[in-house]
Amino acid sequence: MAGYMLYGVEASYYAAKIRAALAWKRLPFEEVQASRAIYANEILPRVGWPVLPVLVTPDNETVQDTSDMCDLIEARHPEPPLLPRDAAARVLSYLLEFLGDEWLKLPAMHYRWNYNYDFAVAEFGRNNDPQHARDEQLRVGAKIARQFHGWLPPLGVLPESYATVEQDYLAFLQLLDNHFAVHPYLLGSAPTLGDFAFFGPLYAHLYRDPASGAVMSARAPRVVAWIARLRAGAPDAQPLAEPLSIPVSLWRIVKQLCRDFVPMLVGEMAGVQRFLAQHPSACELPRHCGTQNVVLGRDTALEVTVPRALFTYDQWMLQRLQDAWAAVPAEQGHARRTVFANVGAAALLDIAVPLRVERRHFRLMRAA
Ligand SMILES: N[C@@H](CCC(=O)N[C@@H](CS)C(=O)NCC(=O)O)C(=O)O
Repeated sequence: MAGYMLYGVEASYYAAKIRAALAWKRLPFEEVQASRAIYANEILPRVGWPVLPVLVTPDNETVQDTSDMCDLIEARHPEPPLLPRDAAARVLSYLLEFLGDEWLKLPAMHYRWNYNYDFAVAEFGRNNDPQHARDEQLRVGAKIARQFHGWLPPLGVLPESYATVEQDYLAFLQLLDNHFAVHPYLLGSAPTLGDFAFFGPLYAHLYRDPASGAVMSARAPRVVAWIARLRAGAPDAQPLAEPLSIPVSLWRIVKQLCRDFVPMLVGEMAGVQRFLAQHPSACELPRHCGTQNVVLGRDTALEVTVPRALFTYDQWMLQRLQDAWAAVPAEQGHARRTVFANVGAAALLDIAVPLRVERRHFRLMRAA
């Protein structure tokens, strides 16, 4: 059997996530650098819009979105697993994935574009046109950078929130470093979906970009060591304990991240549901459908309220988590809800999203 083909670049957050998951599963794959020619000849014809990463299976099926990729490789190659066996720990895994994929974007994008701009421009230019002269690469890199830099304000990353985003990232990094002093991976002895989702921003942006990497190396050497282990396919991993007991130090991390994420998501889902109700014929959904004010750094000296876009994709990620919650056996549910409540995450289990969304042909649509 020929292996998988991954279209990605080293600087990409999500390519890092799926690359590490493929390595953990010991799946042979070839990574092809997503240059301008690859976008034109492979990605656009296969997906219909320019995005990374894209996975092509040995049977030439195209998979876009790392969550779908993870589901596919888990279904086809169950060992070693990406998800824990315990149903409630799976819900936690989807929450960690959601936080890694969507909430760690704030520090990842902030540090990249506000501290590593020149590095990122050179990198994007070289990736896009590897055979061009450096000046031309920098010109193209700056053009691509303008687009990504424009994504900071919709996330709520604005000059008035920069200090708060940094404060919260550094607090998170410290908690993660503390966790790795006791456990090699998030759930214990083996990496799971949450590790790969955290690895995306922590490796591709916050370690690999030089100014951010200096911060991480100085403050969180155990996070650096975890990155090295995941890049090597987690050779030290042992099967997760059964029954699985979730480390207290992981709950502390979840609590820190959920403090602002959960209230943001509650407001966001209300807005997305309103949009879906008001646009019954909108089939393909826009990336954002309005804005809301969100609080960052809640209850700290740097608490700030900023506008943030309502991201429709977040509903898809929430549905994934809630579907996993629906599979938790009733007799476990009560105890597990209490644990989620203790870290400020219980509201996620209850947010009502009766108007559902789904991904079809690589696009986010109203559910049929
Ligand atoms: N949720 C997607 C996100 C993919 C994504 O945002 N990729 C970035 C690069 S790392 C991109 O190409 N974005 C272009 C776009 O969204 O228009 C995943 O998990 O794969």
